[in-house]
Amino acid sequence: MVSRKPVIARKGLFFALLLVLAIFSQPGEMVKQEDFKQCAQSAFCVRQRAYADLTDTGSTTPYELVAGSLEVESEQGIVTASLIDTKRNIPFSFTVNVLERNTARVVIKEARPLAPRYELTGDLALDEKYPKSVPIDNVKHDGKGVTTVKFGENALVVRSKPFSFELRVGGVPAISFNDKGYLYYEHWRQKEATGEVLENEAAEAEGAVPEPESGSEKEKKIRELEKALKKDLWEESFNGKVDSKPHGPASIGFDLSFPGSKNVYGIPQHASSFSLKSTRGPNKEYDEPYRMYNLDVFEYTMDSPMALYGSIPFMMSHKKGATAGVYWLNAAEMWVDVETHGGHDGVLSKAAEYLPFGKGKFANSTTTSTHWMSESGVLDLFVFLGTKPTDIFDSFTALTGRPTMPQHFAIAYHQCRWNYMDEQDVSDVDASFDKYDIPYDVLWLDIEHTDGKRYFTWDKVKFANPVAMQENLAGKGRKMVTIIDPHIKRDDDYYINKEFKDKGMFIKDKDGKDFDGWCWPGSSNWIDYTDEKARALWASKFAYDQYKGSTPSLYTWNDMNEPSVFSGPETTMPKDALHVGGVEHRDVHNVYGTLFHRSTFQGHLDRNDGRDRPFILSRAFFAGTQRYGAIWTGDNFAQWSHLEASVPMLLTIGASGVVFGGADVGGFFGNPEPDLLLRWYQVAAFQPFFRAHAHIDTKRREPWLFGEPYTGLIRSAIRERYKIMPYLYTLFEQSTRSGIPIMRAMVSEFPEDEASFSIGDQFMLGSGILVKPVVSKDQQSVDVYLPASTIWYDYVTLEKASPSSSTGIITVKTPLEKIPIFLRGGSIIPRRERVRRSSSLMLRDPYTLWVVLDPEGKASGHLYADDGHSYDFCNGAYILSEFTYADGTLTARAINKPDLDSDAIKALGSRIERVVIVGLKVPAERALLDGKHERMVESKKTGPLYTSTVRDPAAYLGESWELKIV
Ligand code: NBV
Repeated sequence: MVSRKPVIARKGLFFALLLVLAIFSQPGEMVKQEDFKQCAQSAFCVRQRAYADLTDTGSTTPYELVAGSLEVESEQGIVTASLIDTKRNIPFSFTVNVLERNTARVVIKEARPLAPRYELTGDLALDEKYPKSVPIDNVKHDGKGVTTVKFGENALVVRSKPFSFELRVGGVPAISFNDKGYLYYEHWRQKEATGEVLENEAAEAEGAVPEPESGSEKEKKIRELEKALKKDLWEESFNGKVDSKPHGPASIGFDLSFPGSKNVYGIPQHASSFSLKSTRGPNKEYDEPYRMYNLDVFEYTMDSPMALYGSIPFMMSHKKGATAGVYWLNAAEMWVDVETHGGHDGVLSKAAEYLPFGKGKFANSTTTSTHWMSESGVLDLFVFLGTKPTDIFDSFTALTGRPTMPQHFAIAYHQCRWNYMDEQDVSDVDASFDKYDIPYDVLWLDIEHTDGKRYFTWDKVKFANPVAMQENLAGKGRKMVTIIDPHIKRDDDYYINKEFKDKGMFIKDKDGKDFDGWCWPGSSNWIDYTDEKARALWASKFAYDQYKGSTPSLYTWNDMNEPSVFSGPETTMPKDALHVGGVEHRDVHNVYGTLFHRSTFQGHLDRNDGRDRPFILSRAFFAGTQRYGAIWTGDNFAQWSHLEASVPMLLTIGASGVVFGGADVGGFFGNPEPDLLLRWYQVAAFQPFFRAHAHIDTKRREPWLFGEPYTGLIRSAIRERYKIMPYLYTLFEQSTRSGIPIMRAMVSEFPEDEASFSIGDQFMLGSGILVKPVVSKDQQSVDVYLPASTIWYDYVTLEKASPSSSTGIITVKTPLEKIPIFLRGGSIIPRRERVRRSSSLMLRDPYTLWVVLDPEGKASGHLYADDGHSYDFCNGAYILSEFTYADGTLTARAINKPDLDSDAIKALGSRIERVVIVGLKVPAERALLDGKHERMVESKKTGPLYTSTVRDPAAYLGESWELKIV
C-alpha cells in the first residue's frame, strides 16, 4: 500500500510554489489566458455555437407550440402553452407571467425531465418583495397561430410555428426571442449503460446519418457542425482536470434580438467597453463570446470578453424612446455572443423573413442580436420594458433588490495595502495622514494580519492588541476593515473549521467527502453557503464575543469568493462538487460568492441587533449583490490601460444594479509612476467606492511618499471627495429607492441624445457632474463630449464651456492639476467645504449649495442627510430637502418632515453657510430670506457670465424657505 503522506507533501510543495509565484511574480510575467477556457474548450459553448451556426446555414427551429395549448389567465396575468422540440420529440412548458413595472417572466422548462433540473430560487437571488402580477388587458388570436397579449402599453406577441415571441412597447418591437432560431434546450437523457458514449454512437442516438467523406464545402461544414453538437456530452477535461458531468448535457441556448438598437450594455464582468462589442458576424470585434463565470483571473488582460470575478446575466438595450432589459435567473456558467447589424448595411433579421407580424420590418435597419448559452438550469428569463434606462434600473433592482444604504464613512476615502504589517505600521500610517493633512476614514488589513490565514484571528505578535488599535482609530472617527476569505484552513484546532466540519456544512467533492482544495492557508475547506443553516452559523461568527478582538468600528472585506481554489480547474471549485441537497456546484457557481457576502452582511447586522449598517466589500458578485454592499474590480495593474478600463467596467457594473463599485486606486500589481497614481486619484475621487490598494510586493505608495507637486495634488483630489460627500450621500440614498447608478453612463442621463449612446470613457456622477479621466501619460488635452441640451460649466473656474456646436466636443487642457470635470446647468449640488480628518467629524458641519443655472436660469436638486450609521432613517429620522431655483429665487422644501427636536436630527449639521449661484447673466447684489433677513452678495465675473455668493443666508435644512436674489 502506498502511503498518502508523501503525495500530500508533494502536493503541498507544488501549491506552496504556486503561492510564492503568485506573490512575487512581476507584472506582465504571467498572463494567464491559457489557464482559462475559451469557448472552444467549453463543450457546451461549442455545442451551442455549432447549433447557431447550423441554424444560420438554413435549418429552421424545431420548436413549436402544441396547437390549441395556449391558455391565458387574464386576472392572474399568466399565459401558458405546451412547447415541443419536434426534432427530438421533447415536451416543454412555456409560461409567461406579467408583472408590475412593465416586467414579464418567461419560463421554459422540460415538461417531463428524467430528474428535476436545478432552478435558482428567488430566495437565493431575488428580493424578498417579488413584484406583483398584473392582469392582462386583452388577448387576440389571429387564427394563424399568432397570439397578441396586451398589458398596459406593452404587448407580448407569440408565434406558434415555428415558436418565437416578441415584446413590444407602444406597438414598437423591443425584444424578440428565437428570431434567429437559436433556441436549443438540451434535455436530460440517459447515459448509455455501457459507459462512455462515443461520438459516433451519440450521433446515431441523435438520428444523424453516418458521414460520407465527400460533398460540397457547405455539406462538409454542416457535417463538422453536427459533429460539434456531440462534443463531450458526458465528461470533459481542461488542463488535465476532469469534469465528471454525471448528469450529462443540459445546456440551454437562445437568441434575443433588440430591433432598432445599436447598443447593448451589461453582462459584467469584463475588462471591456461599456457598449458591448460584436462577437459574431462580419463586423465582429472579438472572436470569443462574452463569458460569465466567476473566476480569480490573476493579472487580467485588457479589452477582452474573458470572464472575471463577478457575473450578472443582465443586459440592457437602448434606442431613442425605448429601453429594454433582460435578466436570466441562472447562476451556471454562461457565454453570450453579440452581433450588431448596423444602420443601412444591416443584415436582414430572420424575424423579418418568417414572422408575419414582422415581415420586412427589420430590413436594412439596425438590430443587435445576442445569443445566450448557459451550461445548466432552466430558462427563466425576466424582461423589462421602458422608455429610458432609469425605467430598467428601477424594475431590475425592484426584482433583484435595491442597493443597501451605506454608512457615511463607507463612501469616504479608504487606505489599503497588502499588508499594513503590524500595529506600529497602522499607527504610523494613521498619524501620517494627519501630518500631511489628508483626510481618510478607513484603514484596511489584508491576510497577513491573521494567525496563519485563519480568519477571525489575529497574528499574536504583530497584532497583539487589536481592540486598542481599533479604538485609537475610532477616536478620530476612523474605522478598520479586516479581510475574511471563504477558504477555511483544514486544522482541527481552528474553531471555525472544527464547528463547520462537525456540522457537515462544507462543500463536498463528487464522492461525498469534504472537498479538499488549496488556498492561502494550505489545504482548505469551503463552507456551503447555499445551505441556509450554514449561512446563519457563519453570520453568528461576527458577534463580538465570537470574533475576538473585533469592535463596533471593525468591518469586513470578503475576497477570493468566486471561489478561488488554487488547485481547482480554472482556479476555482470543480463543477461536480456537491452542495446541500446534492446540487452540483456547476448550478450555483456564479451565486456562491454573493451568498458568502450576504451571510457576512447578516453577521454584521446581527452583531448590533440590526441597528448599524454593515459595510462589506466583496470581490465576487452576482445579480443582487447591491443588497449587501460594495464590490471592487479585483487585481488590476498600475498601468494607464487599467486606469482607462476602470471607467467602462464600473459603468457596466453600476448599470447592472451594483452601484457601489470601485477599482484599486494606483493599480494593485506593479508600481505606479507618480503621474499615473495622481491621475487615478483624480478620477476615483468621483467614483462610488474610493480605495487605494497595492500588492505586497510593491513599493509603499501612501500619498505623502511622492513629494511635490504629487502629494499636494493627491491631497487636493482626496479633499475634493470629502467636499462632495453630501452630494454623493444624497445619490446613494436616491439609488436605494430607484436602483439608479451613482456613476452613470451618458446614455442614462441623455437617453434622447444618440451621440451619448455608445460613450463609455466619460461619466456622470449623479446627474450634475460630468467627469472625463486622463488616461495616458503626458496627455496635454482631452476631448470631452458635452450634450447640447444644456449649458456646462468648468468645475474649477465655473466658466461656461463652449463645445463645438456641430459635434458637442470640447478640447480641455489637462495640466497635472486638472482632469476635465463639468457642472451640468440645471443642477443644485450640496457640498461641505470644511474638510476634517475623517468624514464623521464633518457630520455637524454646515453646507454650501452650488446652484448651477441652465439656459432658462433654472436649477433643481436634493440634499439627504441622516445620522450616517444607523437604520433610524427607516423610521423617519432623516432630512430630505428639495431645492429649486427659478426667477431669481431659491426655494427649499422639506420633503420629509423629521422631528427636528429628535436627538438624531439635532446631531446633524443643518445650517447652510453659503449659496453659490453659477451662470447668472447679471451679477446679484443682495439676497433676502423669506423677505426678511437681508444678506450682501459677492459676485465675480466667470467667463461671460457671473457667479454670485450669498454668505450665511440664515437658512436651514429640513425647513421650507425662499431666498430671493436681486
Ligand atoms: O489578500 C491578498 C490579495 C488582495 O490584496 C487582493 O486585493 C485580492 O484581489 N488577494 C486578492 C489574494 C492574492 C492576490 C495575488
